[in-house]
Amino acid sequence: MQTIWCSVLYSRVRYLFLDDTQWYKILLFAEEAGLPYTIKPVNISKGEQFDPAYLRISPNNRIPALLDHAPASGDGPISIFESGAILLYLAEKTGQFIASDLRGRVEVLQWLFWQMGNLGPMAGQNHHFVHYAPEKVPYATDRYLNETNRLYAVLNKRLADRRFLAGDAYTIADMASYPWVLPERQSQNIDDFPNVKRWKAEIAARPATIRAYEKGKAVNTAAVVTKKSMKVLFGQTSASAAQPRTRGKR
Ligand SMILES: N[C@@H](CCC(=O)N[C@@H](CS)C(=O)NCC(=O)O)C(=O)O
Repeated sequence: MQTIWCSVLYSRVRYLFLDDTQWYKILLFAEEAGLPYTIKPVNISKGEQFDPAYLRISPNNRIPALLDHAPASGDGPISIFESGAILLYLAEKTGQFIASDLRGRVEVLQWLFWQMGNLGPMAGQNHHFVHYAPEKVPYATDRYLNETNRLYAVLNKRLADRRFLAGDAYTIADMASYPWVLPERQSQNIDDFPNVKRWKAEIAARPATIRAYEKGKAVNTAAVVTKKSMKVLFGQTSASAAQPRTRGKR
């Protein structure tokens, strides 16, 4: 067993951010695989993702990131950013939640990347324009609500004759998508997607899922987006990336 350090957003304080979807992917894996881990909070609404120390781990100033203190290569700690890369790393490290045969592996990888390139970004923009944008932009709202709606249908079709996204086994492809299927928040009627509803309920009932969300919620206690945190999160330009600021300077 290895110790895993997982950076997450921190919202115990007043400036909070609602989107905790990305790092639950990693908690789901750690709980399923029984990996020991520590959650290291990064308060993204205060700009802690721009701390130089964190940027060395996650140069895109996003959460989650992971530090494996004892990788299989035995040559010292290794850090990884991007949730899909982290899931794949952990699956390869443990030999769990990914198929070992070529075809099975392709099934897992294509649905893992489907989430990373489609459900995540489109539902993320849905959240942004529906819940955070200071003015209503009907074109953008419609675009991302419709895309989310289309992606739910793709998921529903895929799950029509499969228990999980890659077949009979629960894999990292499911762990990536599960936290992103939030029908109420995404203005979707789950009853229109019965296979997604069944899949979501089955994963929700897994003991590891229950544990992951309990542990996550203990860190991420409440969620409020303030004007100040919106500026930090949604006002980023090349200057933010070029001139990382230190904690407390924002
Ligand atoms: N593609 C990235 C997306 C990560 C992401 O968007 N994380 C958000 C939190 S859910 C974040 O760190 N936001 C901080 C910021 O915008 O500065 C991944 O899957 O890891």
